[in-house]
Amino acid sequence: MDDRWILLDGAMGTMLQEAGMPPGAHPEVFGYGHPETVKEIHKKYLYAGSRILYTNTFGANPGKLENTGLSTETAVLAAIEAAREAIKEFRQETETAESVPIRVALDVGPIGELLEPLGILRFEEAYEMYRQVVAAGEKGGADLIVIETFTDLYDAKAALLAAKENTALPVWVTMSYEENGRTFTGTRVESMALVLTGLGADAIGFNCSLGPEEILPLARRLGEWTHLPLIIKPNAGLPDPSTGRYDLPPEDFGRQMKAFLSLPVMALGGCCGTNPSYIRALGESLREGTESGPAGKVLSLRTGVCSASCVKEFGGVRVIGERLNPTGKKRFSQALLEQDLEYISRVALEEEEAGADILDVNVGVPGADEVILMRETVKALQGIVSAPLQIDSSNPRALEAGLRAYHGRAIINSVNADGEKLDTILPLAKKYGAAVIGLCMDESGIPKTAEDRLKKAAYILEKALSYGLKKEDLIIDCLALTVSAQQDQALETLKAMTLVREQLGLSCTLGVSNISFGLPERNLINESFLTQAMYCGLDFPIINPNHGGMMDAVRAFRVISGEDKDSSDFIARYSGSSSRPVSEHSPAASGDMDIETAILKGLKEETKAIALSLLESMSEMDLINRRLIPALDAVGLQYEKQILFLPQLINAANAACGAFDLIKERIAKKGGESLNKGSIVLATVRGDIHDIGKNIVKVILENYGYRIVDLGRDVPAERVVEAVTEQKVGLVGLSALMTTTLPSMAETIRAVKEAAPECKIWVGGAVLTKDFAMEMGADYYARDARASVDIAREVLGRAEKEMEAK
Ligand code: THG
Repeated sequence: MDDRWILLDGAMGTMLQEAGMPPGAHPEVFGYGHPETVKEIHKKYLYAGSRILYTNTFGANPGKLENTGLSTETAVLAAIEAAREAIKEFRQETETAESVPIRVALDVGPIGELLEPLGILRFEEAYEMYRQVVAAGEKGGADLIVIETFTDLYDAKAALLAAKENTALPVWVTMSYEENGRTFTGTRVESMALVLTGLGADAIGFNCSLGPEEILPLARRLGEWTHLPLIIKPNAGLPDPSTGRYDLPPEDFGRQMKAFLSLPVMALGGCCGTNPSYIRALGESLREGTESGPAGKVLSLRTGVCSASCVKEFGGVRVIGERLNPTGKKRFSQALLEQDLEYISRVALEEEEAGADILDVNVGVPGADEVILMRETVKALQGIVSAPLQIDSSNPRALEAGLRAYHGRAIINSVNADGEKLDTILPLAKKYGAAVIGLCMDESGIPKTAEDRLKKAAYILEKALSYGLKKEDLIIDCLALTVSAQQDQALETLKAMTLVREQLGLSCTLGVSNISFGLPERNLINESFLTQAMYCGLDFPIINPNHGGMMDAVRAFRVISGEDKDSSDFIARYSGSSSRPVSEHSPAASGDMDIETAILKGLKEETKAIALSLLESMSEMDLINRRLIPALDAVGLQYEKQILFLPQLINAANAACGAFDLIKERIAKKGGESLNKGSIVLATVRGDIHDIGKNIVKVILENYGYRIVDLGRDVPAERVVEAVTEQKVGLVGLSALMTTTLPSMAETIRAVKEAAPECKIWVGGAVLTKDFAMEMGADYYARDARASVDIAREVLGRAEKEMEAK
């Protein structure tokens, strides 16, 4: 065995089915009852060359085992035992020495429910479930933990933190991507790299969803953003559109996998559609490939901060918006005290639109609980803006609350050179993988000279490195003082920055507007100081991006410094404008926002308020048909074009929901007809407990005005028939995630068609294709939640037209 890579195993679920597991059974429950079967499958993979076995615990968590009578710990312990037994027998049968390492990896899959704000599961609830899984895994003697098949970065963060905080085992994390290079919640590869690396994963990579060829470009990108070794466990190609089966033959799988050897891969195996013959072919192919040369070396890593969907790479000028801060702002303080998160979100949106790359978030007001406010504000903001956040507080508990609630990689603002502060804040930065701003001052104040400030920066750097942070993770603030009070200090600050950059090689930030307190025409001073500071090496100006001239100065500087290649951003923004664009306005005066924009941005209260004023001049039905539905359609279109992703789609639907609720109330008061455009039955078919897709469809359809009869998950055919006939429903949507539950979907279709031939049925779910849907007898196939709206329109459209006529 080559020691550059380790051979993993292949699929477990399909092997269990072949060994007699009935469709719809929980693999963990079945495995618990048939430990011999699980052991034999493990042995087949060992004989095929696997040297790490993934335990049969993918769904062994309190969420998925609910109502099965099997506890998480019992399932986990039994599954580890089956893998251990397999290894023992394999060693005996093949006389493989103990010195040849064969390891057991605790397989941790997602709970299968969406976390807030997409769903209702809270982060700490998810964390607690994962904690039970990993604690059982360590107790059972697993050698490592593999968190796999995650599509939501925040969910992966919950599992990874649970593993890191409660066990001493190495932790690998692999996520599942779609062909567009995003997960289904929109997580970018770069965000995945930054966040998981920062949180201390030992290896990261991809599994499931795609074949080796489709994963290769994603793995290349991942390798540019992490120093961690990569794990690659693809499916046997993409599913055949007509059968839904994976059909890349073992030899082709092995051949395609060879390409990964040019990357720093550590472990390779297979996921859906692969069996021991794939793993054997993979091992043979990799051994040939390894002889052809060593892995390519990554020269310099890229880094930056990110939200799940947006990455701001370091290098060049990155503007930090300062406006989420109650200092000197009555309205903002009031919003914080009232937890008016929508006002705060609007300020954030304005900053982002004005060009801020990163948003500083400071929620410290007297009379409010800063810890809770920070958590809630961070949660709310990341549903609305995509710019990465900077968590700003002097309270370490508030900092931690913000870092924990954040899906992305943040900056901490800030820590000074006081030893005790450094010992509190730097470990937080390390644990959560955040970058951190270090202030060139300590408990005795701000040093007067540039040289003394450099010393403070050097001390912070030394401490940061001792805590395992990297140089790139530290940003130094040489502190801008007020020039009208201490005139000699402005140049001292600039000089200190030059020294920090040249002698320590660190990047710098400054709260630029401090400079101009007490002077008239502050903008003139601010703009000029900003330009000079950027020339001295200011990478992260903290400014008000909505103030005239500040962003202009940044954009001009980016041209002169060469960052704005071929001046293309500058030209795109300013060509044809005879004067500078006006970007200054207060969010209080946002009455000029139209309802389409409010929905697009996911602003629920705003949408409601605008709806209310529109209803003064138009009827309820006109508002729905002329404004709300077209607005949702526009969002849906952007989703289809992959301009927007799932979180924004759901946010928009929820914002529109605010207006729908209002309209329903008004119509009810007038004693008019209900708004119902028709009823639709939704169900995840029997044997399938994956209802995320169905729940998303529900949210979207409800917001288009349909009444949804949600039968839940694991629904028997008879229940669907009952609902359709009793409530005289004309349209049914069925979902299934797993190939194993497709027979149950086909059965449900047959039963409904028999009982109610006129009822139309559409189906959706990850393993389905249009051809396959038609073959099963469905009337329609919905590629995604958005497509189900078109189907509802077509089928129930007549009812809608009648409504309009009234
Ligand atoms: N360094 C670091 N962080 C910082 C600062 C710094 N954070 C806070 C501050 N300085 C930068 N942020 C702000 C936030 C608000 C205001 C100024 C700087 C502010 N200014 C006007 C006032 O004082 O009245 C109001 C301006 C307005 O409405 O535009 O409120 O130096 N690391």
